[in-house]
Order: sequence, then structure tokens, then C-alpha cells
Amino acid sequence: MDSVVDIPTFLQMERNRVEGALRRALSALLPLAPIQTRDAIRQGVTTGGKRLRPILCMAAYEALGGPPRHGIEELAVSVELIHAYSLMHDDLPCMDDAPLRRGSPTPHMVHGEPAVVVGGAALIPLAHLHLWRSSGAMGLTDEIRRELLRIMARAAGGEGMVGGQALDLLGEGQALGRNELDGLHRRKTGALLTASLELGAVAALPDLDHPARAAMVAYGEAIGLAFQITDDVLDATADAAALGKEPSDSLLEKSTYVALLGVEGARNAALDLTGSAREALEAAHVQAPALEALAHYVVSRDR
Ligand code: GRG
Repeated sequence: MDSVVDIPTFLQMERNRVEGALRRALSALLPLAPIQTRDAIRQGVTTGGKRLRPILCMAAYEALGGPPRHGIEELAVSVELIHAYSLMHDDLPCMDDAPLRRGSPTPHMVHGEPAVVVGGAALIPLAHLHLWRSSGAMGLTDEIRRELLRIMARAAGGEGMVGGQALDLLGEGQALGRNELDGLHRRKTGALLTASLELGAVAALPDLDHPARAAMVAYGEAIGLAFQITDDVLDATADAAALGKEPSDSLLEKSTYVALLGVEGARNAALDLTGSAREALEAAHVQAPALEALAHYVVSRDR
């Protein structure tokens, strides 16, 4: 796909915005975390990462006319704090037992398991506190702010990411079919990616029932699955040096899209989903070159 957005330059600029907002968030939030956990939290939040979720949140906000210089970066990193905790916990020995992430030893290898268990748990309320504070600083109404909290809590919880993780653990060693795999990953990976877009949309739009909100959710659901399918392709085809982590799906006997569809079939399924994502925006007359470029990036990334 030809894109009017220069993706590497765009991503670099957006990542700079995110890194600045994460630094500010941590300086406000770390004093509220148990002292023994602060280094683990700092590592989990600041070591690398593509920062896709806050970038999607900012792109949705800006595509829907959210005023610039209104602090959307601060709000957007709330979702990255949830993502950071999920990776810290996902890498623990009782979960995926991963020694390496983002090209570095995982937080529990450096700081020990207790600091990561407690620090990761501390990040969950801190992320919601940050969402509440940042949406207040943006001058959003209490109705909108409550809705933002509800979106993030539901996406992070049992109906979303945590529920998906539970299904993932239950599914190890079993051969899941396409519907089961889609259901698992809509929750484990898709829910937080979708919430990122919905948060940006709700912060930007004048009313909660605006049709552009549903379009952002549909876009998010499609790229969420495309993201996971691409993750499975990378796990099957790339090495640890390129990925920054050890490929682990076959070791953990996980069902994957590559096992179901083959590498080419999985790549095509991911591409089809990016087409659906774009169509969802077009149908709602949302002009969003950045989101079109991000849909392309989700399936063409190499890590
Ligand atoms: C205790 C049941 C229980 C759950 C805790 C661990 C957990 C919550 C949830 C796991 C969620 C998870 C790890 C989902 C995987 C999503 C995914 C593909 C992550 C990789 O995202 P990237 O590639 O990572 O955006 P970077 O490093 O770029 O930030």
C-alpha cells in the first residue's frame, strides 16, 4: 500500500511524544508505588517498546478533531502503563517464563519476581489514576472521564486482556480452532488496542454516541487481530536478535495462526483485516491518513 504518511518519521515523532509523557507520568506516579518496586516498574515502562497503543490513541483523537496541545499524550500513556504491567507479568516464570524482552533481560531477571509481581499490580490502579488526572487536566467533563475509565477498566479486565490471558493459559497444549483463537486474541491482544482508539475517540468527540466512535472500535478490532496474526508470523519466522525476545509459541505449545493457516495464509489473513479496518473508517467518513499508515505498519513490522 502506498501511504501519504512517511511511517518511520511519523513513528519516531510520535514515540518522542510518548516517551516524554511516560517520563512525566512516572515522576508523578512512582512516589505512590512501594519503594521496593520502583526500579522494576521503571524498567517495565521505559525499556523500549513500539508504543503502538498510545500512538493509536493520539491518532484517533487527532483524526476526530481533538484540539491540539490539550494533553492527549498524557492521557494516551495510561494505556501504555497497563500494557507495561501485562508484559511484566506475562514474562514471569509462572506465565511464559521469558528471559528476554525488547532486547534486554526481563524485569524479574533483573529485580526479582516479588518486585515484578507487586510492581506490576501497583501499575494497574496507577494507570487508572493517571487516566483520571490527565482527563481532568484536559478539561473533559466528568461524564466523559467516567466513560474513559470504564473503557480502560473493561479492556484490561476479565472481559478483556486478563480474560484472554486466562484462556491462553488454559489453551496451552491444545489445538484451538479459528473461532476459539480469534475469541482468545480479541480479548488478550485486541481489547487493549481497541480501547486505545476508543479512548482517543471519546476524548475528542462531543458526544458519547457519535458514529465515529463505533468506527474507531471496528478499526481497532480489525487491526488488533491483524497485530496478533503478525505476531504469530514473526514468532515463527524471525530470530531472537530481530525480535528482541525468544520465539516461544512452539515451546509453550500454543495454538497459533501460523499453525492453522500457514505463514502465507496468516499474512494474507492479516492483510485482509487491515482492509476491513480501512473500510470501517471510510464507511463513517473518517479521514485518517495516520491510521491508514498505522494499519499498514501493524502487518509490515519486523518486531
Ligand atoms: C494474571 C491471568 C493474569 C493476567 C495478567 C499477563 C497478563 C495479565 C496479560 C497478558 C497480556 C499480553 C502479554 C498480551 C500480549 C499482547 C502482545 C502481542 C504484546 C506485545 O505487544 P507489543 O509488540 O510490545 O506492542 P512492545 O514491546 O512493542 O510494547
